[in-house]
Amino acid sequence: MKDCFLNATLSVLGLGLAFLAPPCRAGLPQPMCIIYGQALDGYGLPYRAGADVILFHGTSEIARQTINGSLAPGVNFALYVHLDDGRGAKPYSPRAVRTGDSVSIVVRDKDGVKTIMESQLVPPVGLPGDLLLLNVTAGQDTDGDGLSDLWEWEIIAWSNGALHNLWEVNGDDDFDGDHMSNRQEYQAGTFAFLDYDALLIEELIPAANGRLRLTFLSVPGITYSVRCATGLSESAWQPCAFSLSDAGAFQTVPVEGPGNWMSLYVPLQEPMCFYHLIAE
Ligand SMILES: [Ca+2]
Ligand SMILES: [Ca+2]
Ligand SMILES: [Ca+2]
Repeated sequence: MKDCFLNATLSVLGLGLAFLAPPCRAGLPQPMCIIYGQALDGYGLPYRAGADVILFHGTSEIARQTINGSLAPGVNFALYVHLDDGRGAKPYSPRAVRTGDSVSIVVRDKDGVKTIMESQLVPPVGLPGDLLLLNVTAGQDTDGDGLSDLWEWEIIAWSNGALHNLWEVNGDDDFDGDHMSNRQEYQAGTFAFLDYDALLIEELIPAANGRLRLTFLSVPGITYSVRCATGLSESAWQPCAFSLSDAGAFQTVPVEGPGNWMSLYVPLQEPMCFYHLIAE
């Protein structure tokens, strides 16, 4: 801006220096674009600490988030992308990029820098003010089934020789026979090779104010919500409002698990209702 103003001023003054002055060199800052989401380790569990999510433009680091718990339920990183308006010969800052630029994401944890399974899904830099959601997993998915290699190798190791490679681990199978598929256990953060580890409503009892209390063992960083139905057909299931205490306000937005026993309260419905606990 300053250079442009100087050019114009010198031209108006007729000093004949406008052609000698440098051209507009840099663009101008725009409102930032934010890429945010949940970063998972190689076993599909949300990082709680000890990891950085790093955004690169080419080989230049342009943003970084050191993970320290959650920023919001189901969100442990937010990368603030400095955005240039693209009108100058170069961005206003070495960290600034332009709308449409390609970027990449890596995760650095205690074991070093790791590529993410979703590297092909990283969107180009958005418009000023854009919020771009992208959950990332620090690991590899060699067979392309959405389950990380490390996690699949754990099942193989527990299979007593029944499974031999990644392609034999099927997300729709229920390896440990606990009625949760392998993929459901991956999403819920439970062990898919232990039948006593599963997402279960361990207690369902009446509570005050016409509510039912659902109690379950939560996994840190995993988010939970409730669906309910008066019948068991797939189309009957609807989001169910829940509260965090027997007198609390109802919500449908998923709530994050603290990593120990957790209770959600739902309205007691007559004459009969089924409840389904959802982990994401
Ligand atoms: Ca896989
Ligand atoms: Ca299972
Ligand atoms: Ca299990």
